[in-house]
Amino acid sequence: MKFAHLADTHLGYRQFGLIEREKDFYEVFEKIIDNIIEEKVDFVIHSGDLFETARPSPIALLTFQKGLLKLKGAGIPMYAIAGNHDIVMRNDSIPPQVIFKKLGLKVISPINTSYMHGDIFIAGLPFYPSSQVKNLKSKLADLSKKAANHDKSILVLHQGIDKYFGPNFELEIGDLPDNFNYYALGHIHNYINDNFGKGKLVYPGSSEVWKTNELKDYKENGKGFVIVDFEGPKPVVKRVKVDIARTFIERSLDYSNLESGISGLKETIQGFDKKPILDLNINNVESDTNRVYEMIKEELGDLSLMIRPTFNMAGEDDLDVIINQTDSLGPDELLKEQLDSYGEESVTRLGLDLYHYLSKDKIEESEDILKQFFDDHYHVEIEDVEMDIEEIEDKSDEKPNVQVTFKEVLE
Ligand SMILES: [Mn+2]
Repeated sequence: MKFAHLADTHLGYRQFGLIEREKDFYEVFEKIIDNIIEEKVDFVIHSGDLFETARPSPIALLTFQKGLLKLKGAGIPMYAIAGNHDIVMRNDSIPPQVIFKKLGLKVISPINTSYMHGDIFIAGLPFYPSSQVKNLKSKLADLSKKAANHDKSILVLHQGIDKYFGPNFELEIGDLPDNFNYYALGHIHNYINDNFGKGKLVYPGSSEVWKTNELKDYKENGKGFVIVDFEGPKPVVKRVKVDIARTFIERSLDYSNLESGISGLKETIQGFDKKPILDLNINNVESDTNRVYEMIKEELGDLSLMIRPTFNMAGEDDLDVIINQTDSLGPDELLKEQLDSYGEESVTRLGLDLYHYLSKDKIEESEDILKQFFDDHYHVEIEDVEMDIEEIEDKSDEKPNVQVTFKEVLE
């Protein structure tokens, strides 16, 4: 028994606003599907962020449909959860994955948290934002109990875990139940393969370079997916690299011999069948950045899809710049620092979630998150209040002055 595990394909993403980059993401997805079929796996797991948004374009939907039908033709079913990109955080909404249920996609959701594939128990949950992590943990405990009845189990999640992720994680590594054999994770775009619980924990990473800060990992681990051999109790993981659609070139050029630098680069990219993306650092620039930019554009513009130049002016101390960059905090960290002063983790989580959703104009989802928060922390169970009254009445002959006390925020 073996399966393929992939995640974060972000179909529909148009990087730098370029239609070519959107097509690149589709092309890589198609290659991955072909590779999976060649590997003759028994099933596929997709750990979320299948699509870039919760309302994908028809092209994005059709690209996935084509892949799904190809797999179906080869007799390979797919299990999928929704990630933070393709989920709608509203109670009455459904992720786009649901459209494909009739075509055989096995959607793992809060209503339908598990499947059996032969003797393998496959359980999971969609993405939960930080403010709802209490709910997530209690659902994980339920799944862990169910997994205890099976020799082979897989947990599918789309979350950031502190051990592998920056400050915006939702789960700490200790929050994961430890009795699964394979942890099929998504969300982190770099490749991670670790030992955990009774077996393996894997983030296959994104299938294309979604952000340029993924280039370092791409050089080391490539992009792609994993094949997991699940014959024995401990799964064996094999990385399958799939080349991204075009090359990103990072190059430093010096102002003093700019012309030879540019012509060298021109020679390099001349033979590329797909125009690369150029990240250029031009060092020791005098005041004429416009002229330098025009020159670069003139020579390399037709041969590249996009040029992203950074001008470092002459006399700037490189070391100072680097130190400043590591010292400075991003908006997330600054907001977190401020929120932490309330001394209440749930408030910090709520604030960060609201910041993320509101900065993407997700007004209705923000309202839902707030409502959920107030339900969790201030909701009064009528039965509880009545019981309290009875208890008080038992203890006292006088008519008590009952004051309804809401559940404290600080639980
Ligand atoms: Mn993602």
